[in-house]
Amino acid sequence: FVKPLNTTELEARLRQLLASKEREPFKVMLVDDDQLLAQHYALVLRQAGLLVEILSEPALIFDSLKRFHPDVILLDVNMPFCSGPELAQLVRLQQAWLGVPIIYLSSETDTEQQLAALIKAGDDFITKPITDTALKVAVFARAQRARQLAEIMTRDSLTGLLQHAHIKERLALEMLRSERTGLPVAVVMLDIDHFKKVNDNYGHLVGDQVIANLANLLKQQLRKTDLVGRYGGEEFLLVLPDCPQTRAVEVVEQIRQRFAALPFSAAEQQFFCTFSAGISQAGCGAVDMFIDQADQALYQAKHGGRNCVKV
Ligand code: GH3
Ligand code: MG
Ligand code: MG
Ligand code: MG
Repeated sequence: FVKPLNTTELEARLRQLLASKEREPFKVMLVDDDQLLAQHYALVLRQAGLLVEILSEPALIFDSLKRFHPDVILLDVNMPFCSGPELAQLVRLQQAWLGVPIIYLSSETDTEQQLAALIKAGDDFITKPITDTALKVAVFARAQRARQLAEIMTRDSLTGLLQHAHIKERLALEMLRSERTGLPVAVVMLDIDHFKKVNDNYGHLVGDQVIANLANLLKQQLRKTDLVGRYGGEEFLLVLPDCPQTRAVEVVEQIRQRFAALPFSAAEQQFFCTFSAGISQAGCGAVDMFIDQADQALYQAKHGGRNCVKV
């Protein structure tokens, strides 16, 4: 049984939720040909701590999506040149924007018209006029769910680490940041040694456990700002911001020793695993170039006898 909140309590709770300092503020794209109304809704949402971009020219929606990355789109239905549902359909054609919730915000009260809009594309229909509280609740609920889903979609299910494409994307972002700050970024490619033998000797499930254990060790031993991705099966890509190569070697070397000392057991046998790692320092250039350099260093580590770290 949940105790109902009165409007004042609800507003206070919402203010807390919306202005949370633990995450980036939610971003809302407002598409409406009625500038005055759009300005009003934007004001309400901005006062609650959200970032709002008003789009009065539907043709610019894709430029705006790419630049602004909204968590929610609030879309008018009746606009000259292009209706809201038509625009929503166009947005949904692109995989990149499939997860962004689209809420129609319209004075259309005819249920059949509303359903016609929803069946084309879009997730919800809100009729104007709407109270400030209702607007904030609708946006918050959708934005939060969308963020949670987006976060899950970037993660590998066995390890909870960033998936291949996402760790590469984050590396590209860290390289841009490093260009601005001048702080070095280290790139580490790490691969479990003779992993085929683990699978052959103890089975795939035990192999999975080894991968999951190494993932946990990496998460534990690295900084909060470091990024860890599962690059492939038993291959990991680490991105260490603000970390010179020499420091990266020390950090990875310490993790190497801990992993090598970690006992695993299967079929009443105890066994140990090791990994090899290659490290490069990211600079000006393409992401793939620095991943490739780390990969070449990893190749040297494998040929240098495995269970070691090379630059
Ligand atoms: P090396 O020291 O040269 O890296 O030897 P290796 O045996 O680790 O080399 P290789 O990369 O050829 O083999 C990796 C094996 O990892 C092959 C594949 O069956 C296994 N593998 C890949 N992904 C998974 C996974 O998710 N779970 C399990 N259990 N095994 C996996
Ligand atoms: Mg309109
Ligand atoms: Mg491999
Ligand atoms: Mg391997």
